[in-house]
Amino acid sequence: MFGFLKDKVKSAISSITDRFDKEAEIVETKEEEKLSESIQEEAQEILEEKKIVREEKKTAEKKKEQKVAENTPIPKEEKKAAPKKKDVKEEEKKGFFAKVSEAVTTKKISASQFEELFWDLEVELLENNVAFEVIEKIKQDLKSKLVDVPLKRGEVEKTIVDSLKESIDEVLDFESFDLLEKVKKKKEKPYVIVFIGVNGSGKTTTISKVAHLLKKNNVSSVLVAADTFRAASIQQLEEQGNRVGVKVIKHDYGSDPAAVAFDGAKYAQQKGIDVVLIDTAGRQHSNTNLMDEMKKIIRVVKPDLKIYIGEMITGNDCIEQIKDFDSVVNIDGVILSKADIDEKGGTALSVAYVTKKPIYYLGVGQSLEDLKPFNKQEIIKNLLS
Ligand SMILES: Nc1nc2c(ncn2[C@@H]2O[C@H](COP(=O)(O)OP(=O)(O)OP(=O)(O)O)[C@@H](O)[C@H]2O)c(=O)[nH]1
Ligand SMILES: [Mg+2]
Repeated sequence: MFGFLKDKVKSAISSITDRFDKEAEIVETKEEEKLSESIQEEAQEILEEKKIVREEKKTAEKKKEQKVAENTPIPKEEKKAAPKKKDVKEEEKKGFFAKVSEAVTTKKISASQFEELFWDLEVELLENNVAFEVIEKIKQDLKSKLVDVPLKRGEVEKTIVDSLKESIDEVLDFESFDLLEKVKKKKEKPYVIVFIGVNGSGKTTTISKVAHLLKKNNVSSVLVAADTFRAASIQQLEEQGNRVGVKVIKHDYGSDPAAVAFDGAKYAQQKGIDVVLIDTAGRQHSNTNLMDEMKKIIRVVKPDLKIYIGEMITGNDCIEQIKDFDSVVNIDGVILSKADIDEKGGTALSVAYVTKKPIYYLGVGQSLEDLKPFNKQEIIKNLLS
């Protein structure tokens, strides 16, 4: 996961850095102009101090001559005073030269140069399922930090990486999700979750992972076979139920999914079961009958959470599907499945930014343990370390 995007981003960053070094305009002239005033001031100060020292020296020598003439010993303090002044001037000289060398190595690029430099990164991001909107944000953020900003040698790469980190942090701007906390908070049992998505996206598998997570944390659950449509769907859910060790509520194939969902919720209420996990049939947004059926399930059970299960590998299609489903049933959040087989990784950024829906978990395999909480900092580290 993210391996591909990470490598591509890395090589794009170093290519931008190299080109910046080669193509950026050296801005020493401007810096020098700025410096010249301070140079003049410093020079003036040095001259004045030199004058004072010279005068002090003269007075000291005069005194010395007088004292020699009078045959009196020279006081020690006067001898020490001169080297001290010299030290101060040495330091000032050093500061003065450091400023000049800084000006020589500072470079900057123009907006049109930036467009050219960003091109490589733009293509890599696009090819790795990062949506146009996200790329535009990354681009504008980076532009404000690079264009017409004089940067020292060695500062460019860090500036790019820091800017990307900041952009991704803002792209994934949603609160982290704690399912156990949400279940605990609800006073009246059960807490009801409906899993929604297109065909084969991983709904049934994800339900078994969630049931396993709850069980591990001593939270009871029941699975509901509200996919009465696809052949062998009920049997598949029963297998998952056995795997986890939780009960499955089912009706016959072809029966009303809303009715079985209602029964599942009622059963949990009567038995004091904490959570109801409702499996639904895969459907396309364009299928009005199946979307009406979904609306009915939701009206009947009034779920606490409607989770969209999207395949990470589908990229921009996933975003369109979430938007479509959201317009009909108002999705609360997303679980992205099959992250383990997605080499690109950009879908996570795109989904979060374009749909503004929180990503709760990533599905990272087919076993019960393969459900990872979505951790923003980990993603940023994975992408940009
Ligand atoms: N590698 C991998 N495979 C997964 C993951 N989640 C689900 N799958 C596989 O994807 C396939 C479809 O998963 P299901 O859980 O049946 O998907 P579904 O959405 O319930 O499918 P329908 O009910 O037909 O709409 C199965 O072979 C799963 O084992 C995942 O996170 N990683
Ligand atoms: Mg299924």
